[in-house]
Amino acid sequence: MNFLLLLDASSKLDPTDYVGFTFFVGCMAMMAASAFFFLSLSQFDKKWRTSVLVSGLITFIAAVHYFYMRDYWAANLESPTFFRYVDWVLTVPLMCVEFYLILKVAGAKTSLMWKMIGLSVVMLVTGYFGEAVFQDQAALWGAISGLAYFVIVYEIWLGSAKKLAVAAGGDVLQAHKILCWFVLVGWAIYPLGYMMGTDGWYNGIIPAGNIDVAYNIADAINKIGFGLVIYALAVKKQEA
Ligand SMILES: *C/C=C(C)/C=C/C=C(C)/C=C/C1=C(C)CCCC1(C)C
Repeated sequence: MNFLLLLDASSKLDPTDYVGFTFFVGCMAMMAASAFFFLSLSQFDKKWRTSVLVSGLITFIAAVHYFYMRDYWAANLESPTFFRYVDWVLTVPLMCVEFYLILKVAGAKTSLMWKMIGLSVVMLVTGYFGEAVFQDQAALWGAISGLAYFVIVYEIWLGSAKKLAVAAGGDVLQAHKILCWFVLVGWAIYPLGYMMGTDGWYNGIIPAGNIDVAYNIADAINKIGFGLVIYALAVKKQEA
């Protein structure tokens, strides 16, 4: 069966291929979310339009990558690790920009944005090293990546981003809190998927599993959910 799929590299999905199915659903979900965010733009004034636009860009960039990743999976039955990380390295920094945009009302500076972007890039590049370049040292690179992830979590839950959110108060504080939970719980699915799909000391604790299924589910939750929180905040502010 795999051999046939290899011969026919025209991105045919086997109906029993559940991993491929999650790539397929991912495409649709990201596309639908992008249409939703983009088509809603005209209802917002300038101040909130940028935030919703960025939500749409995040899901749109993901939609394009999911098209590639779905085809790559169907043709090779292999993880599209490279496309995966290109997607993340574009979309995760945009999520950091979202934090900055909503906290601007409380005087957030671009230095906060660049700090978060820098941390997210370190998290992703070291993760890529562990997953694709230095696979023998996946645990080590994963730990370095996890450290950067931890600093991001600290920054938004307890650091200067948290202080700005408290200063902003009201709807912004509430939205910030929900986004914090996304980063703490939703983003934690990624290191779990990484441990399911790479070799390391954790193999005895974390069951082996398909890394792409974990990543695809996490992407849908985090990219679309995160965008909807921003959208809901913009709607509330617009009405006020
Ligand atoms: C839309 C894509 C998102 C929100 C991707 C987030 C990715 C992560 C939070 C990845 C984190 C990782 C670790 C914390 C350690 C192991 C390596 C990674 C890159 C999977």
